[in-house]
Parts: sequence; C-alpha cells; structure tokens
Amino acid sequence: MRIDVITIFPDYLNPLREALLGKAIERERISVGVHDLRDWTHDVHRAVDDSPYGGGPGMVMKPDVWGEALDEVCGVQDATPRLVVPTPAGRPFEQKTAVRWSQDPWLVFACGRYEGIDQRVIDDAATRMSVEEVSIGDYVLVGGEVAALTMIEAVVRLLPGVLGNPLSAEQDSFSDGLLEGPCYTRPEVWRDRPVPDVLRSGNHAAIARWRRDQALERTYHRRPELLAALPEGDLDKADRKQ
Ligand code: 6GU
Repeated sequence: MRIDVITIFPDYLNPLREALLGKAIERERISVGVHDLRDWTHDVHRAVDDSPYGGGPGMVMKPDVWGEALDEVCGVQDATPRLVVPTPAGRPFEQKTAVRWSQDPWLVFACGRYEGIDQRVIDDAATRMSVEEVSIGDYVLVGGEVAALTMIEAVVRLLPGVLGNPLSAEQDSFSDGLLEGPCYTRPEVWRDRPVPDVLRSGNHAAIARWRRDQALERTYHRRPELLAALPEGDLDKADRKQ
C-alpha cells in the first residue's frame, strides 16, 4: 500500500517511522510520502490560508495551493488514490472503515488546519477520485495530522504480514461487535489478586464461555449502544442469561 500525507507540519507525522508502522515501511509492506503543503505556494510569505467569505472567526485554507498539491501528489501514478480529508465535520471513522481502506492500493491524506479547507478543493477532487471527509470522534483537534496518524495506524495493522500474529486483528475489540474482556499473565497471584480460576482450568469450552460473558458484561456497562446495535442472531441463548 502507498500512503501520502499533505500537511503544513510534516514533522507531526514523524511517529509514522516508529514501531509497527516503521517496521511496515522497512519491510516494504507500505511506502509513505509526507509532503509540505507550503512547497506549492508561490508568494514570499508562503501563505496557505485566508479569511473566510461571509465573515467569522478563524482562517480557511486556500484552494489554489491545495489544488496544485493534490494535482501533483495524486497525479504521479496511472491509478487514482482514495483521498481522505480528516475533519471533525466528517463521517465517523470506524473499524469497518479501516477494514475497507485496508483493501486499497493507495491512500492520500489531506490534513487541514485552521477552520478547514475551501470546500471547492474537496468538490473538485471528488470529480476525479473517491473522497471521504472523516472524523475520529466527537471532540475537536487543532488539525488533521493526529487524526491521520490514528487512521493510518488502524489501517496498516490490518495489512497481511504487519502484525506478528494475524489472529490478533481477528480478535480485536469490535471485530465481533463487542469490547474485549480483561486479560492476565504470570504471576498467578499478584498483590493478593489471583488470576481467575477458569483461565487455569484447561477447559477450553469453559474459557471461551467465560471470555464471551466478560466481553458482554464490559460492553453492557461501558458501551451499551454497541449491544443494542448487534445484528439479530448475534446473541445466543447462553449470552442472554448474562
Ligand atoms: Cl479528523 N480533525 C480534527 N481537526 N479534529 C477532529 C477530527 C479530525 N476528528 C475529531 N476531531
């Protein structure tokens, strides 16, 4: 997978080179390009923003600069990328979004700052490629960079050969619509707290039942709306006893 990020703060994306994402780059599972938006300015001040039509606070990112940046970054291959625009005004980014994007060969992230990017940039790009304006949650960040990092990490860990153990991705919270329950390792007793007996019983059916019950209980308390959204038939008889 190819990933490009356009931003006025390229250093914000440095964590991409660390840990799991860095390994994925080294192993050539992904190739990453981070581009400084100001490279496409022509004025001495390298201005990327201007005041909003209609008035109001804040600044809007200029269409001419973004237009040239996207023409160049998105036009270098004979394919077209999916263009992702992180914004608190976007559709929610969810695990299923990450799964869908993980099938793509090429993602381009356009990170806005200030009040946002002139809408014509997005509308124009959408005539040539698939464009998604997405939000990572109901809070406001200063810019799209941290949101882009978040989304890139969620996508890249799903690519084959990136996670050490491919079963980890299958057992994620959300993969069955529930939160994952608690987990334990040695020692058997720590600060007078024993590991739950069932996990040391060797009874695999009992362990699976217990884990399922813990997941249901945790989801009920922390994210009741997830339980309500489970498709009909996802809860069996034993689940309903919980
Ligand atoms: Cl994607 N961008 C910004 N700037 N703020 C956000 C967000 C994105 N998602 C939640 N808050």
